[in-house]
Amino acid sequence: MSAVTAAKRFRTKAPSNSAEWRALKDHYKKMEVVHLRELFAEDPKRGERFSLQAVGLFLDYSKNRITDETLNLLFKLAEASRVRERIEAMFTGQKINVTEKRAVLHIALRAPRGEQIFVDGTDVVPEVHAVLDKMAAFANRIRSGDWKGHTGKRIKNVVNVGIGGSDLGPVMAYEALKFYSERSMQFRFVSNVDGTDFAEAVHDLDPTETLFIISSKTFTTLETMTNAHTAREWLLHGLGGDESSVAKHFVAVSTNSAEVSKFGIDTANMFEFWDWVGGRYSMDSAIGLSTMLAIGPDNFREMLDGFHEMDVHFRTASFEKNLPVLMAVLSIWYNDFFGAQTVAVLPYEQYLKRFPAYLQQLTMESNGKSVTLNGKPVKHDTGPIYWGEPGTNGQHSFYQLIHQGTRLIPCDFIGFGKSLNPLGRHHDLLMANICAQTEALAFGKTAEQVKGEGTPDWLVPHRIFEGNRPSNTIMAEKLTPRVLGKLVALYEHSVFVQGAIWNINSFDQWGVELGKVLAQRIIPELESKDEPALHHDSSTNNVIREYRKLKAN
Ligand code: G6Q
Repeated sequence: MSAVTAAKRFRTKAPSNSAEWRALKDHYKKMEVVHLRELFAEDPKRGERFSLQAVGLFLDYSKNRITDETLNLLFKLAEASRVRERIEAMFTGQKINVTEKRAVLHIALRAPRGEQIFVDGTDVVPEVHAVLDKMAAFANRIRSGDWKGHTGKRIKNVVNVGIGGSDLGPVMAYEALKFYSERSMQFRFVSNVDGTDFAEAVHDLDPTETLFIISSKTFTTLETMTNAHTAREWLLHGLGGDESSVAKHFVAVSTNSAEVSKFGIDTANMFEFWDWVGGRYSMDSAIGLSTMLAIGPDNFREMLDGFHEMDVHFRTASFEKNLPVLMAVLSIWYNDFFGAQTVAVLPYEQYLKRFPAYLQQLTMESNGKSVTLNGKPVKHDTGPIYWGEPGTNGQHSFYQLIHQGTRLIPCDFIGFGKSLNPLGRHHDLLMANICAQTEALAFGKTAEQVKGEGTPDWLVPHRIFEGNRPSNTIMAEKLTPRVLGKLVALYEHSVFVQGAIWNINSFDQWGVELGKVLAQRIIPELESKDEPALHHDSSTNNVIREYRKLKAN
């Protein structure tokens, strides 16, 4: 199906004009004043009823400001938005990224061998596995020491050079799965065009033992190409200028073989992916080469299997029992009806320290849109702001605002039954904090309770916790590559469902594309020897002049 047909097919009237949306608005008026304390008091089994086990993940969603009626209305909205049909359109390779006329097939990256998924008449699954096999063979050669650097030394350091989708997934996955990584090797990630990023990443590395992975879908991104050229100079400087050394120390991950060759990397050392993989959905494509080098091919495949398990669950489970759908409609409930502007993601797992940053791109780049598929301005709020930090650190800083501030901030708490580093009582103490925080957020502390603790009257208002702050608790047995795959896919699909309900294209990123061209015009104005004629607004002109003065001093 062409992009145009796909767009037409999903053109529905503005979601906020639908009967289902209006029903939710009316329902919200009732729910706005209901406290979680009442909802729990009315139904002693609420905790069990509003929780779900699927594909090895547990979700407690009982501490949300919902009733059965709320969920029914939200599922009706999802049905009216043709979520089921849209899921099928994605899984069957239709060009649902209508503005770029592309299929959206990150799910093909983790499809098992033998499954068939067609794009323009070609089954893409064999290509996916061919690249995975090539990555595995390469990873085995590097990890075993069979692949030698230019001077015959084994590779001990791997530096991924990429930005955005070509960086955040690899960094997050490396940190998340460090426990499983090859500890005799070092992994570094360079993304920022700020030279400090590169300088610090390599300052203690020996070029004879270092491999650069230049990860860029387009192979034209300013930051990545600037860092890649600097890396080349650094290597050549360290290896006495011998150009032939590049082949042993540089590989590329890209969709653009012409640019890869132009840079001087042999396309035999290029790992390919496809235009139907969006940058922020690419961590399980060849963009994950650094992850595979760190954790090994078997663990990488385990991670892909985890993604796939969630894909199957998402495609087949009823809405009531569907983890991504549930998470999505809850997010819509707060974003569009309660007016919540943000969602906090709070992993109680140190290894997931970059997970919130990763989710920021996944969610905000996907659903930070203000026109519908038909190009009409949306009449409802779209993508909320995602943010967060690992627990318990956040508790000692911003949780104050979540507990007692004026804003409603729905939270996703993520925890595990077992620690990968069991040390004394640490893990029970960590997990006690998840339970305590979600309980306090939901139930708060009334004036009576505060007074009952002997608090003087003047201090009582300061020590009241209103409660009624919603949260989800997501748990799994322990953080493994497979579980990480499931968690990421959970959020990917939740983002998809939200985008479908808002009737927006979650798969383009014109705002990011704008950033890629804007600076180009100004670079010569900063670099020119002679004072340039400036034609910006007076503020931009002035800042440019000031910068030129400061750098000349
Ligand atoms: C992701 C975005 C964006 C992209 C980077 C890097 O969905 O498109 O973050 O990943 O701009 O792009 P390249 O991989 O082409 O260098």
